[in-house]
Amino acid sequence: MKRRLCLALPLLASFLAQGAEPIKIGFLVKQAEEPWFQDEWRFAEAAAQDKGFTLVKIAVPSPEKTLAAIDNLAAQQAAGFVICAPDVKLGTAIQRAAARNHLKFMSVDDRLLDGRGQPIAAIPHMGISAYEIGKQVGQGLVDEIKARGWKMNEVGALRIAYDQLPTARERTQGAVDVLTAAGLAADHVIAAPQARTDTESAFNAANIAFTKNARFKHWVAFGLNDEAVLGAVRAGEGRGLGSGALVGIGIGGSKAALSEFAKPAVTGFHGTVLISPKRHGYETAVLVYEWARSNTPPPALTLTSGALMTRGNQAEVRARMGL
Ligand code: FCA
Repeated sequence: MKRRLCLALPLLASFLAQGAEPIKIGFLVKQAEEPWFQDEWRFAEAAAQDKGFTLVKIAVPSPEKTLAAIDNLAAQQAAGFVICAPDVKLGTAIQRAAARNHLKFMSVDDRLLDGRGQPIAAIPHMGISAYEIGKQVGQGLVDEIKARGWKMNEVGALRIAYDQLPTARERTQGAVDVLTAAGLAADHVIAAPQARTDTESAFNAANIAFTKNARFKHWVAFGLNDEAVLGAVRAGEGRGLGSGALVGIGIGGSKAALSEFAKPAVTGFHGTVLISPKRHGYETAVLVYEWARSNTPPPALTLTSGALMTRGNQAEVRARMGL
C-alpha cells in the first residue's frame, strides 16, 4: 500500500500542477473476443502507460452499442477515440455522433464509408495494405502448390468471403489474382460467404462449399483473417482433407495462428501473413492522444504491410515485426 502511494504521488502532483485530469482516449473494437483486437488493446494500453493518458476500452459488437459508446465517452469527458466499427456503413452516423460530442477520432482496420459507399476521406485511418497482403497470401499458396507437385487443374481454391467489407474483399482479391496468374482456372475459385468474420461462420461456409464441390482433389484456402482460414481447415479435417490435401494461409498472426503452429502435428493451416497489432494499437492511440493534446491531426491514411509467417520462420518474422 505504502509503496503504491509512493509511486502514485509524483504522478498525482504533476496532474495537480497542470490542474488537469489525464487525457482520456477511447478504443472501440467490433470483436473484442478476437485475439487480434485483444492485441490492439494491449498495445494501446502500453501507449497510455508510456504517454500518461487514460485508455477506455469498449467492445462495440452492434451499431446501437457503437453510438451508445460514443455518447458514453463524451459523458466521461474523453477527448477522442480510435474505432474499428462493426459495420463500415455506420461512417456518417459515427461522424455525427463524434461531432455532436466534440470528440476527435480515427478509424483502424476497417475504413468507414459514407452513404454512397465511398470511404470518408476526412476521417483519418490506419489499415492494412489489403490487396498487397492478399497477394502475399496467394504467392504463399502458389509456392506450396508447386512444392507439393499438385496439378493446377486438380486444385480448388476456397475463398472464404466477406465481401460487404472492402478490406476483406481486397484481401481475397489479391490472393485470387496471384492464383489465377499462376494458372488456376477462374472457375476453380469457390466463394464461400461467411455470415460473420469468426471461425464458426467460416467453418459453416466451408462445409457448404466442400459439399457442393467434391470434384477437386486438392484445396487451397484463404479469407480475410486467420479465423476464416481456421474455419476452412477445421471443416476440411472433418471431411478427411488433412494437411496433405488442403493448404490454408491466413492473415493476422496473433494467438489463433500461433497456437495452431504449436500443435505437435502439422495441420492444413500452413501459414499466415503477420500484420502489426503494435502499429494498429499503439500508434493509433498515440495519434489520437497527440491530436487531443496538441491539435496535430493524424495522417489522413496509413497502410501497413505484412510478412508471410509459417511454423518454420515464426520466431524470426515476429522479431522482425517488433513482436
Ligand atoms: C478486420 C478483420 C480483423 C483483422 C483486421 C486487421 O477488421 O475483421 O480480423 O484482420 O481487419
